[in-house]
Amino acid sequence: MNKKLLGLALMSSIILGGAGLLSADEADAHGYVEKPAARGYQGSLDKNTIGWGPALEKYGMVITNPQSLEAPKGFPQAGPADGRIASANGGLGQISDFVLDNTGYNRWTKQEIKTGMNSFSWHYTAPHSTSKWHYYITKNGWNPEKPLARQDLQLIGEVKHDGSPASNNKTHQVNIPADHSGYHVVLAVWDVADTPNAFYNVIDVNIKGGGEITPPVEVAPATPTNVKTADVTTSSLKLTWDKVENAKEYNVYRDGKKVATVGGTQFNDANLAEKTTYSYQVEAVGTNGKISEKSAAVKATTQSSATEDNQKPTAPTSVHSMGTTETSVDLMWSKSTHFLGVKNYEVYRDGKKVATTEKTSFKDTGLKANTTYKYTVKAISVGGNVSESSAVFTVKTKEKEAETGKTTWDSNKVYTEGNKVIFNDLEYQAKWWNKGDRPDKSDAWKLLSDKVMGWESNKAYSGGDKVTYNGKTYKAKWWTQGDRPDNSSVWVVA
Ligand SMILES: [Cu+2]
Repeated sequence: MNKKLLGLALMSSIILGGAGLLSADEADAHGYVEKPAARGYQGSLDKNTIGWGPALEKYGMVITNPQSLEAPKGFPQAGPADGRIASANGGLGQISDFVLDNTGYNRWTKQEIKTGMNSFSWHYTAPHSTSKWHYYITKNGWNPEKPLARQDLQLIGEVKHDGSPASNNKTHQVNIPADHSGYHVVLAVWDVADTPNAFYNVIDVNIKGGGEITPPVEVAPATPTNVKTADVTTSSLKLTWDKVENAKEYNVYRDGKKVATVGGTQFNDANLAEKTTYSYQVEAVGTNGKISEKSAAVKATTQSSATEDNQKPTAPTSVHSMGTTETSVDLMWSKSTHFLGVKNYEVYRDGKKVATTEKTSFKDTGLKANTTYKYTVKAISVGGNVSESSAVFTVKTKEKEAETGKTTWDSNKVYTEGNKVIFNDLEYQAKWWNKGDRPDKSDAWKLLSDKVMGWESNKAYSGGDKVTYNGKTYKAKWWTQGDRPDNSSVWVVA
């Protein structure tokens, strides 16, 4: 039997749901580990080389959306179930996505890394406010053939964040233990601060160890410089400084007391008293655990709430949808800043105000299916000053299942079993998952219209398909390609 056919037949049996679920540009997800490539991201790269069908079969729907592997926060106590860690409990929520949890020594593409400090870089599609990232690796002696479970993993790194957007901390230094070598799985977890969820990415690595480790640095990192305050309001401010080489994280001191440890070069301090002067210092913690001198103290005085509000807040950024259905769009955006504080936000749909909210999210409901909407968000300061509009966020609601029944075939669209299309005035039905396969040329489609087409030598046919050849009508007994109907036992005269 034809191998491709076998694969695709299997495909059709594991893909559930209609064509509406398969849009490649969903904006309701937030990021993935880009370097070294996470398993799902590797799948999205593979689809360009091995093709959509095989990539989908191997990795599941994540190939369309490597940023979608989201599950509840709180790993390892909470989070995805054992055996469902790689798929984050099934990612986009389809049965087929559990294929990402498959195991096996030779199953996945391995990324070459070395023991010692390695950089892990994230690609954020929506830079949510973040509380931390944490990294795990499989313990020595784990069984690569068994489902990945918590007990197989050990913590190897934690990067704390202050609740500001993830975008100011894309690359993390994580230590791969010197006693590890060969195939291991790294689990990277991104804890979002303003939703109950986290993003879970596994990275299949092949660790080259032994002798390739650079000797550990013995000296303490340099003292952080260029410490500055910005965005000072009545109750908050932002502290920034320059990156220090070989620093793993930074301790932040307010009036001599440690108030935070962060992985990035920024700290947002909140809950301050108004009209009060605070003094800040930052020290670097080296990857070797050694601590730098404290930086020179930097002072800032919070605003008085009696100050006249004479400025606009910054415009909201990163407007995106956390989930789009036939009738709703779940909007989210990044906080605006204002020197006295932001009071609330206004949400506009196609230029009309549809909501005012104190939160940085709004679910718009009662929408029409398969319709494009344009959203903008504005921030309002405590004194009533209105920001500029955010960039326009364009989103299309999902198609109604019933409406996907009969449409003209589109070479860029993904079809699943049962989808019907019109091509050259004839109606076809998809037999399995396919994309870019012309209905009159591919055996992925069954002709529904009551018309028998001429036999073509390069087209594949399935059992039951009818063709005409030299004036006669033939019917295929089983799958065939290139077998001339008058000259092969695969065909019988109908
Ligand atoms: Cu979001």
